[in-house]
Amino acid sequence: MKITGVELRRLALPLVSPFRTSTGVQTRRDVLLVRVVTPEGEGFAECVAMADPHYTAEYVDGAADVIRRFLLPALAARPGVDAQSAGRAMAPVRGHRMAKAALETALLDAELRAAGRSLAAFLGASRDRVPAGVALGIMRSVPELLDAVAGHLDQGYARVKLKIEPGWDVAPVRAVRERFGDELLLQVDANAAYTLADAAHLARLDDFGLLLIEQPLAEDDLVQHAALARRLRTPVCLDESIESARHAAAAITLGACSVINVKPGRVGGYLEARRIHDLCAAHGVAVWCGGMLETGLGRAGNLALAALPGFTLPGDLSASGRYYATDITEPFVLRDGHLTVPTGPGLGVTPLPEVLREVTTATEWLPS
Ligand code: OSB
Ligand code: MG
Repeated sequence: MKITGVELRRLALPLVSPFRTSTGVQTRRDVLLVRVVTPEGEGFAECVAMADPHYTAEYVDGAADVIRRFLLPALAARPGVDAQSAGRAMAPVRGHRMAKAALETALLDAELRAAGRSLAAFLGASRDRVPAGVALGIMRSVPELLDAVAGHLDQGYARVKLKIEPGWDVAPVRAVRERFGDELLLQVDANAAYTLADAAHLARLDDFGLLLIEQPLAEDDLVQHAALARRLRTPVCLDESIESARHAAAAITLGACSVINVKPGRVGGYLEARRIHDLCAAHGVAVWCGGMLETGLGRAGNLALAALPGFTLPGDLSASGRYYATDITEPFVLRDGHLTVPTGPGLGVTPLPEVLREVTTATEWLPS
């Protein structure tokens, strides 16, 4: 597929409520939207990099820069490059997986749209809907958190994830468990806020029947995660540590986790995400689909991935309204606690031009 050029568009989308994690607070999403133009048609994708390099090293200005200066030129140098070969073409550039994922996904969207095939069918999805989960940020008080949990359970969410950090862990988890009972599917995410010296403290969470504890330690602490996993009954799940199928294989071999949060953006795209799914399925390691406060565009792709048979735990896949008053696509809504997997060609959704116009802060055309 020949690439005519790529449009980079920056969007500013206010979040409906501030989202606080151990790494900082988000009040709006600074989205990098990628549109690949080919003679056969166009494809879209959203880059999941955040505005600041606090969750991982990547950040949105850096992603735009590496696409502009290195990744698009690498693709343009390969006539006939397609989504399948894009990863290899971009491999000389180290890291920058979120930027690579955006380009690969936009190419994949263009190809699948031209072929009239959905991403879900291409990936091998086995379901037409997936249960919705919600990730709730660190709040000012436990009563405020309990209200937020109650509100989301009323809407039908099947699973709740609480962000934790030192000083906001055992007490909020206990309060949620006591108020909503043992049946609630509950898990926590520390975004690397602890060290192995906190093992005894984290073991206090074992009393609350959590599905998992996500990324308790630093992203490069695989060996320490393995040591921690031996000291906890709560299953350890990795997010930030897993940037590729190779990382997943290493983590499984070391016993650093028994669950993996798969985020297509973090691992370089849907093709690598599916490899991690296949690897984990072969090793009996559960996977679920994480989120990065995506717009409807990224959400559509994540729903396709989450419909694969190995995604046995509910993901961080929420309705559009949990994030944005106005999404850039037709909004995703909860039906009976589930989100419907798109069936249209490619990602199955496209940005709405009127909304895009309103939220766009900059546009740049890169001829290839
Ligand atoms: O650690 O999983 C995370 C959002 C942004 C960056 C990192 C994370 C998250 C979330 C929210 O937990 C998931 C979502 O609802 O999109
Ligand atoms: Mg996480």
